[in-house]
Amino acid sequence: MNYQESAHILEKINSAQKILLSCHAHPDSDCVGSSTVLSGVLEKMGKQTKIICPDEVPDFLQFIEGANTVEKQRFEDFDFSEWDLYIMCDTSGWKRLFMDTNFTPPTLPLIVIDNHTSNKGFGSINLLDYETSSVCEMLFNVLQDWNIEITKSMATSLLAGMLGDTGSFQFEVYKNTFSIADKLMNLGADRELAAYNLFNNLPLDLIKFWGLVISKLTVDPKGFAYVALTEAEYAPYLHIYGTRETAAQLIISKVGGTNFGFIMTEDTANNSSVSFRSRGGVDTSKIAVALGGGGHPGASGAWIRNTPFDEALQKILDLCRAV
Ligand SMILES: [Mn+2]
Repeated sequence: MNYQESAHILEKINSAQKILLSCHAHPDSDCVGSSTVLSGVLEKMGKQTKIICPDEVPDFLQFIEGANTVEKQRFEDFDFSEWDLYIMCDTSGWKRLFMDTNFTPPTLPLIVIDNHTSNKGFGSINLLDYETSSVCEMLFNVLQDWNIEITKSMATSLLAGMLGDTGSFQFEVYKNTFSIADKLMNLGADRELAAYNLFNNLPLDLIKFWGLVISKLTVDPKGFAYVALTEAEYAPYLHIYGTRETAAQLIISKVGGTNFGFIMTEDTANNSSVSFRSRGGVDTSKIAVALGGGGHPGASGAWIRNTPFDEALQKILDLCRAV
């Protein structure tokens, strides 16, 4: 057994018929890969499943089999009472699903499968593994525990989650990450398809957005890099997927002489988002948690709502300077 929780999770699944799954807001290859693979396995077991997500799954993730079945859903309006069991993958808290700040989490039995260090468990069963690249890597272990055969397309989906969450094995690589990736390759995972779609087929407007970020990049004397864009500056790029995440990854975390950094965008008046990246020793998830968000030491983020731009930026700068 890779995980002692695997058997308990399977018991819960066996006694349920209608099983709900979800992807977090701003879905990525790890939440889409893990939920679609798990949903496929459950369907083969004869279960009825549905995957819901507060956002649309973007085009570049449609190569993941079953991504087109993920339903965009306002969680505040969803009728959870029809479902027997809820399995939530790659989601550190309810706040990544409900868009309103005032919400009531559903009461149905919940299984949480996650690797975010800020996730201490809020389900009836919690499978948490912080020493793993991604939930897709965790799910590989779980499927082994259940003796489930992994098809070529499942292997591609799981590898996509691993590639996405490690930035092609640059970070969040743990002791079993390479050996599991190797097993997925041997099962026929299409690495080229995943890498092309995840990293090398980017919209021109996204690349132009990076130009704006580069032109405004600042290095604080305390040793971190940052960019903050006002609503007016960010508005032309708001509709593009992955602006903040890619800029954080490809620009903020590459500035020599800094240990970490962030990009903040004011998405609508007085409502901002911030993404942190660290490249040495600084646990940015602590800053994110202090702002009401979460994530990993190397990559984390938060939403700062109902706060004017200058005040939100000052809040983040104060926390970063205190690191
Ligand atoms: Mn994710």
